[in-house]
Amino acid sequence: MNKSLCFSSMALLVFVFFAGNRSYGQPYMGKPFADSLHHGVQTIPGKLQCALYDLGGEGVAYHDSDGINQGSGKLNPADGTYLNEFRLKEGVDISYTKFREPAIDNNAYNLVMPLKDELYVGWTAPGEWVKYTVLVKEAGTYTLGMMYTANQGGKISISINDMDKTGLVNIPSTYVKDDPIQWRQWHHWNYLKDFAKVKLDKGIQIITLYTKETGQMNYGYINFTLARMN
Ligand SMILES: [Ca+2]
Ligand SMILES: [Ca+2]
Repeated sequence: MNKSLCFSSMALLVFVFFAGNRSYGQPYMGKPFADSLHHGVQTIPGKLQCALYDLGGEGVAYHDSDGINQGSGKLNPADGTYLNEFRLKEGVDISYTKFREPAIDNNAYNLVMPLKDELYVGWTAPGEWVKYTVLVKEAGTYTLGMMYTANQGGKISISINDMDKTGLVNIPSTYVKDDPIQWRQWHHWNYLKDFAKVKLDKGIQIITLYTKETGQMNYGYINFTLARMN
C-alpha cells in the first residue's frame, strides 16, 4: 500500500470510529423531574420515586418500547386529574395504586400493602430504562430495597453514572395462584429488602434503572439506606 492510500484508510477508520460514537463523552442532558407538586432533585438517603424519572425524553432520560403512555391517558383516561394525566405525553408507562372495591392495589394478596395513590412505572419490558439525577447527601455504601410487583418474576440492574453496580438482580415473582382475578396478578405488591449494596459519592449522581429480563413488573420506589459511611 502506498503512503497516501495508507493515510486515507487511516483517516476513514478514524472517521467511522467517531461517527459511530457520536454520544461518546457527551454530557448527560436529562434534568431532575419537576412539576406543580414535585420540585427539587430527589435526595439520597431516602426513597427514589420511580415515576419521577428525569425530564429529557426518549433516548436521553428513558428508553421505552413505545411512545405511548399505556397508563396515563389510556388505562387511566385523561379527565383533568393530576394522577390520570401524570406525564401523559411521555413513553414511560405510568399508573398509580388504586384503593377501590372490588380491590385493585388494596387486595388481600399483597405481601406488603402499598400506600394509596402512589405513582409507579408499569408495563415494563426488557431493554427499557429510566434515569434519575439524584443528590447524594452522605457518601457511603447504601443498601437498596424496592417496592414492586412482578407477576412472573424478572431481572433488573442499576447503574451509577453509567457503570453497572449491581449486575443482574433477581426480582421474585408476586404471582398468587389463589387470586381468582387474572389482571390482579399485576397488583400484588411486595417490598424486596436489601437486594443490592452500592457505593455512592457525595453530590449529584445519575442512577439508571434497567429492566433486563421478563418485564411485566411495576416499580414503585427504591429505598436507599445508608449502611456504612465511606
Ligand atoms: Ca410506553
Ligand atoms: Ca414500557
